[in-house]
Amino acid sequence: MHNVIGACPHDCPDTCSLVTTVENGKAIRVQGNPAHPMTDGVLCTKVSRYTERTYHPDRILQPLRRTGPKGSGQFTPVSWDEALNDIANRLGAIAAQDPQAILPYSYAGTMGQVQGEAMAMRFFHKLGASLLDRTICSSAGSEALAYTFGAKMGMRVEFFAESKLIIIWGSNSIGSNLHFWRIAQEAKRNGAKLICIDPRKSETAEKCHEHIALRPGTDAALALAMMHVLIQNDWLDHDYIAQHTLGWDALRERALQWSPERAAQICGITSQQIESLARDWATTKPAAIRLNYGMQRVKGGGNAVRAIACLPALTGAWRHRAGGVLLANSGNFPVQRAALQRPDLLAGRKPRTINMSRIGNALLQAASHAFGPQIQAMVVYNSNPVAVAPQSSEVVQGFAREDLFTVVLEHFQTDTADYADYILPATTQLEHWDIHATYGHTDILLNRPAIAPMGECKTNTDIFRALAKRMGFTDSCFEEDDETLCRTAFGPPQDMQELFAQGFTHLKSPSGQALPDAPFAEGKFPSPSGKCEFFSQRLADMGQDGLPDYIANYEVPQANAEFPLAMISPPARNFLNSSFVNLQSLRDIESEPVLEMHPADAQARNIQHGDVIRVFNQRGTYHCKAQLNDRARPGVVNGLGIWWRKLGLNGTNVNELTSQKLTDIGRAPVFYDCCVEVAALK
Ligand SMILES: Nc1nc2c(c(=O)[nH]1)N[C@H]1C(S)=C(S)[C@@H](COP(=O)(O)OP(=O)(O)OC[C@H]3O[C@@H](n4cnc5c(=O)[nH]c(N)nc54)[C@H](O)[C@@H]3O)O[C@H]1N2
Ligand SMILES: Nc1nc2c(c(=O)[nH]1)N[C@H]1C(S)=C(S)[C@@H](COP(=O)(O)OP(=O)(O)OC[C@H]3O[C@@H](n4cnc5c(=O)[nH]c(N)nc54)[C@H](O)[C@@H]3O)O[C@H]1N2
Ligand code: SF4
Ligand SMILES: [Mo]
Repeated sequence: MHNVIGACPHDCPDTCSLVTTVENGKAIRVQGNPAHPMTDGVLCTKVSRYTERTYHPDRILQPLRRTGPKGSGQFTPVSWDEALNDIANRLGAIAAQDPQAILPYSYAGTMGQVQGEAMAMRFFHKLGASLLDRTICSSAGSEALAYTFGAKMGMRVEFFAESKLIIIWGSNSIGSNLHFWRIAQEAKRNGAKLICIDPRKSETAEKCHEHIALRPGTDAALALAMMHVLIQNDWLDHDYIAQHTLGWDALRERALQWSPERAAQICGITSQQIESLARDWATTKPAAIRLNYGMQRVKGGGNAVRAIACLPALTGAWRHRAGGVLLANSGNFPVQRAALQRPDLLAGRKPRTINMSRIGNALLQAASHAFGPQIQAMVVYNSNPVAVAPQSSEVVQGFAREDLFTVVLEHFQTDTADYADYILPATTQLEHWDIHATYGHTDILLNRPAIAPMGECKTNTDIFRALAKRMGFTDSCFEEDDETLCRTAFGPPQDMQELFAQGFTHLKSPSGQALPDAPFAEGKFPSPSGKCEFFSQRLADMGQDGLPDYIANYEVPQANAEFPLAMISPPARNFLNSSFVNLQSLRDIESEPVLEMHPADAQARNIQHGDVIRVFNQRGTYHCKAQLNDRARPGVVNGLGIWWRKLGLNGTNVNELTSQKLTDIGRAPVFYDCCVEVAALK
């Protein structure tokens, strides 16, 4: 019996250090590493079931070729040779016409640098395939931060323990950032006040001292009105503003247009709530905001992040290491993207870029001058677009195209895999090497394989190496092994010796020092001006508003409209996006797909708790069960995600209802900007 140290690969800000216990070549237990401070020996319910997932009877263990109609899920096992030869031939024939007709589609099924975009991008760059704009999660907020601070940087998560006020803004930390919640509890024990800003009374909201249940997509109005109150009471750090910010006069004028009364109307809360929030923010020190991606999935998501990101500079909260804001710290990691992904293999070619958040639309486009060639082949890895991408009806129609050649690298036969021509069996985190940056803390983690690949599974990297060989790509970079890629991922001065010895190492700054405790205590923002840019010249140059403002949702519910309810679709606690939905023990906890409704909205529609309902709009229909409780505010329904379509009640999921419109900044999807109507299913 021995233990192997690894890293949780999932798209979660916590990036836990894992200890896998192996007996006779079999992983018998996966636990949190007690030696890693952030993990502290604790994993979430999902990943503590990792052996159940790894040894699941439904794991795909052989290459499969389609035998039935697309989407029917009928496949027959074939040899790797047969699969790889056929795939290479098909891709080769398409590439001979125009390689841009081939599209890779991937996201963060694993966040590893090696099984993510290293060998895969080398392959697609060499091929000259279309590029993918990876916008589906965080690009609105990420770009908004870049336009404000200059990079995705913020407070160090561990110092929230010393904060006296923590605003959890657009995040259900208990469900999706568990180890931050542990830190917030420590702060609470030390007397901190916790406030949650979320339309839904989430597991987290109900455990905070205060919950501000605003309407979806109105956060910028709230932040601007907070600024208004700060100005009126002169709760400002004038020295910090003068030295370390840009555009204060203009922002001040903008904020003065946002009285608490005006914002209260828009947000659906009281002006007293706004005044008291602003008072708490200004008068409690140190004060911190844990912002998360939940609030940027609306039309004005980028502006909302910018507005909130301005708040710490106004009160000088950054001066203290336990003050400021944290959305993500990924900008601190010196990922060696060019070395890993080798864009030089494009050799001067400039393929078009396809936005992954509009994949339905893209798959249905004919060739045109503006669009380029029709998409003729897709290679999907680390993602389940048929379940997770917006407006599923178009996504499904696209994937169902008989003339589309689709290869899916997967662990399971997901909704997307059902549409594949070939499913290739991929290894899980227990079976391969990888190295991890993270967005929620500031450690690098190494993942060593704990067990041999199951069945005939291959690593993503090996699959792309094998395809490269069959395509006749002879560049030596296709020979590099995964351990070498791990060593390439972060350049010096990171302590690779420590990383390989204990499985994690604290990130160092480029000078080789420890990261600063308080990143912006003395300004030094990585923006063009070196300041916190309230006004962004870069945004203004693109014809956008240089100042943050409130931008109303695309779909604002109106009382007598055809679709009078706003719907958000945040994650279910026991799934991770669409991962884990096929694990019986976790599905048992979530029971069935549900829509949370306020009892008043249900009563008006003659809907009882537990009724099977029809949730619908101009884009489609989703059946699920009504859950009547006070988690939903009146006028807003919560469709918890993201079920596999085929495990739902009518073969759809919540993305049947979401649209392919994009955010103001970052070209991201607007999952939580969606209007629907609900009716009992008769
Ligand atoms: N258990 C679990 N953990 C996860 C995931 C998962 O699916 N399940 N997904 C992972 C991924 S991919 C990501 S990106 C992160 C996301 O991490 P977070 O952004 O922290 O995501 P959520 O937990 O979904 O919290 C989003 C919260 O925002 C609220 N919200 C919705 N609209 C608005 C709005 O307009 N304004 C405000 N203020 N709040 C709003 C929702 O009700 C929800 O409670 O979580 C990761 N962790
Ligand atoms: N309505 C609605 N839709 C949403 C969201 C929402 O809140 N509401 N959230 C959005 C967000 S934040 C995100 S990030 C996206 C997430 O969307 P995706 O990144 O597609 O995430 P998952 O659904 O977890 O699918 C990941 C797939 O990768 C596979 N996988 C994992 N590891 C490996 C590996 O090593 N190799 C291979 N080949 N495959 C692997 C898993 O088996 C899984 O099927 O969904 C988005 N969709
Ligand atoms: S999903 Fe998040 S909380 Fe769960 S083990 Fe992975 S990193 Fe930790
Ligand atoms: Mo995400």
